[in-house]
Amino acid sequence: MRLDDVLITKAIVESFYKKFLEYTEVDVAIAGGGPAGLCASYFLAIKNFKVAVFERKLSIGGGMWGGGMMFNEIVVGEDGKRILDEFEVGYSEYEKGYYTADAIEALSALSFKATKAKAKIFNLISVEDVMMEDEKVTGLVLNWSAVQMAKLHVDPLTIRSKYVIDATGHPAEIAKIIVSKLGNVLKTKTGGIAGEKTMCAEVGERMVVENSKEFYPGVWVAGMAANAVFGAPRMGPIFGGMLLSGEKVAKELIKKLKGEK
Ligand code: 48F
Repeated sequence: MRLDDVLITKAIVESFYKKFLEYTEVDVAIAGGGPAGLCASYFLAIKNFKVAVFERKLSIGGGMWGGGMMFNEIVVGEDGKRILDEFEVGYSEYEKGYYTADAIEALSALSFKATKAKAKIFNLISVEDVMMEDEKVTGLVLNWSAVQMAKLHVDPLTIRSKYVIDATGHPAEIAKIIVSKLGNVLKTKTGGIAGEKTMCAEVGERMVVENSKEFYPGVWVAGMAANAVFGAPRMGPIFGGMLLSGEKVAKELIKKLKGEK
């Protein structure tokens, strides 16, 4: 059989548009495909909720690929170990309460299991704004990352979602957008973004799970963005908190989504 180049083009364009159109209305839209966003997408998708992840970069995974300072191993504490088990990631005990896993295996497992569970991941797309209805965020405003990088004057497109998760990592981009457009309206002490504090794994790991919650009507935060929004330390290349944070937000949103049905 002779391969037709144009048929390849048609196959890609039609399949992509079918996929994208299907995900213009979702239960949960996640900004950022790092470990926290991917983990949240998996726990939502295995319960059959419709979830889309929008990732700015070509590759998903955020800061996990590089382990610590490019040594591509991650550390997970006692509490996060069960999430590695859930994703069938191998690990070894370095010392009591310190488990190491290969960063590449961990991320491959996260993305494989999330996509197999039918979470849809759209890479190369940046979230540049939120859609609001009745003082609640009801969707994300998207543009090609290439358009942003080239600073082209191209208007974005919008998708609707029942809930949004800001999983954009250290910059907490969705929170920043809301504060810059609406002022100090967040559910934080000052209404603004409290800001990430200096390194302390012990406190950072604990607080990141505690801080993973709703910070504006319709918008939840997971991963490092949670410590940036509510003000808690960073924790470096220990990743259990990121995974537990994604799981926590997913489970809380599942409860809310079930309540709606
Ligand atoms: O930064 P990232 O890995 O965040 P995370 O899931 O995990 C943090 C850890 O990697 C590490 C750490 C843990 O110990 O401190 O830093 O909280 O992943 C965030 C992803 O969001 C993407 C970004 O490219 C990255 O892959 N992202 C950021 N802003 C946007 C975005 C945006 N506006 N639109 C789409 N994607």
